Amino acid sequence: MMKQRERGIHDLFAQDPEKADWEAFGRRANPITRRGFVSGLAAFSALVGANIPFANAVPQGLIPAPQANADSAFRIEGKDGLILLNDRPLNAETPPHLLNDDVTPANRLFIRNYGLPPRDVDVDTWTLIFEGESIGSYKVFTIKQLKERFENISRQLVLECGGNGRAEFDPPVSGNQWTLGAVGCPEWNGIRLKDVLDDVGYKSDAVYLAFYGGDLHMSGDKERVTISRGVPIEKAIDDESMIVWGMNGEDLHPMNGHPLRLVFGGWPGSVSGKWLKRITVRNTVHDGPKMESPSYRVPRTPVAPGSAVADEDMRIIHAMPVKSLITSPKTGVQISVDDTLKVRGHAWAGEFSVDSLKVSIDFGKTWSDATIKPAVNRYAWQHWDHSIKFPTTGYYEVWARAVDDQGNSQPMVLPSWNPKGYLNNACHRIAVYVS
Ligand SMILES: Nc1nc2c(c(=O)[nH]1)N[C@H]1C(S)=C(S)[C@@H](COP(=O)(O)O)O[C@H]1N2
Ligand SMILES: [Mo]
Repeated sequence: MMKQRERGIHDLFAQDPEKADWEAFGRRANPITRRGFVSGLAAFSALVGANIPFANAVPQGLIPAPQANADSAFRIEGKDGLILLNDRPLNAETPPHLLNDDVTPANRLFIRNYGLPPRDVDVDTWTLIFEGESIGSYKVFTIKQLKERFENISRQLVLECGGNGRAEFDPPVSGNQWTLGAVGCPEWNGIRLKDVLDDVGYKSDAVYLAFYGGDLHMSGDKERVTISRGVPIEKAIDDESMIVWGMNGEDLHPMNGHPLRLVFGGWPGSVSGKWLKRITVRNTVHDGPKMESPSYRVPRTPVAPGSAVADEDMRIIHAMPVKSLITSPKTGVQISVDDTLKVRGHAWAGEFSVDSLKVSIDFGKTWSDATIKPAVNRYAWQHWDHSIKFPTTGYYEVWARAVDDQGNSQPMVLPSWNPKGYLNNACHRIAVYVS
């Protein structure tokens, strides 16, 4: 932990290009055992490329020793260039320069798991149950039925972990030390949750909607639930709250919830239940694992860094705050003083939209407005770009700061410290060497 603090993310990004090497960062800051994930014996065999006499004895998920001991970046099938934060359970984030696509491809979407994803998923027999004390009628749907009975829609919705940016908090807080890359904005393919709720009905006392997924608790105990969170009923019936089976026109990646998940745009990723098996409509605020304080809660009023906060003084996080990323160029870029630097990225603001994106090359002394496009749909991230001509040679930083339509701006420094390290929306910056 201390090591990580000494090499805070801003130091890492802003100083020498060497230190901005993401793979090296993944290795140094997060020594891992590389036991990790490969899905099943077939994948194991493919990696080995030879007959395995004791194939029956290969433990689930074992990574073959040659790969495990190789001094190369950790690889996750179907993911490319992600940085591993934890391998049991699997947690991996995406370096900002690999989030440059307008629509995040599946291989660049972060992974945040609490438990072990289900294996041998059978799309044809997978069912989704609707139940709970405030449900109108108990119903079970197959994925085929969901696809056929309800209007199919596609929406670009930002998915960001509530703990994205946690690594920067001081004093440090425990949990995955996400830096910048626990965020993405794919196009999700599915149906409106609202349409299914209209079909099953819910009572007038309905307050909350909760999910249960098909992942297994790390303890291996099949009765134990890893995470069961939810949203107020008002958010559940938002037009952009979805049950999805696809991402960018393809099946969901196994680590991102295949074959079915929820997506609630603009809210912390933890409400977007993966491997969705069951939805319950509650007559009370849901009380499943990871709903209780301090999980996904922040102090009601600001506290001094490092303070202990009583449970009753915490509130559940709803929409995420305004934020942005510089996705091109990669930090540490070297250019000539005669060149114009094209800078671009994305900005998003929970359930609001982003009004402006400001860029500074003088450590925040002056700012100029970048060009920012409107969102393609509600809760999608917006793309911005800007051209910069540097006045002299030397070391510069490009800082980006988004302002939402309510006038909320990203802070330049770390925002309100909180016990679990949520909602860090401080400005992103990159290093530029002009010669
Ligand atoms: N069933 C289940 N759903 C889950 C989780 C999980 O561990 N199990 N993690 C949550 C958290 S904390 C986040 S940030 C998002 C991450 O989604 P992703 O892994 O597809 O990026 O999924 C959420 N849904
Ligand atoms: Mo999360």
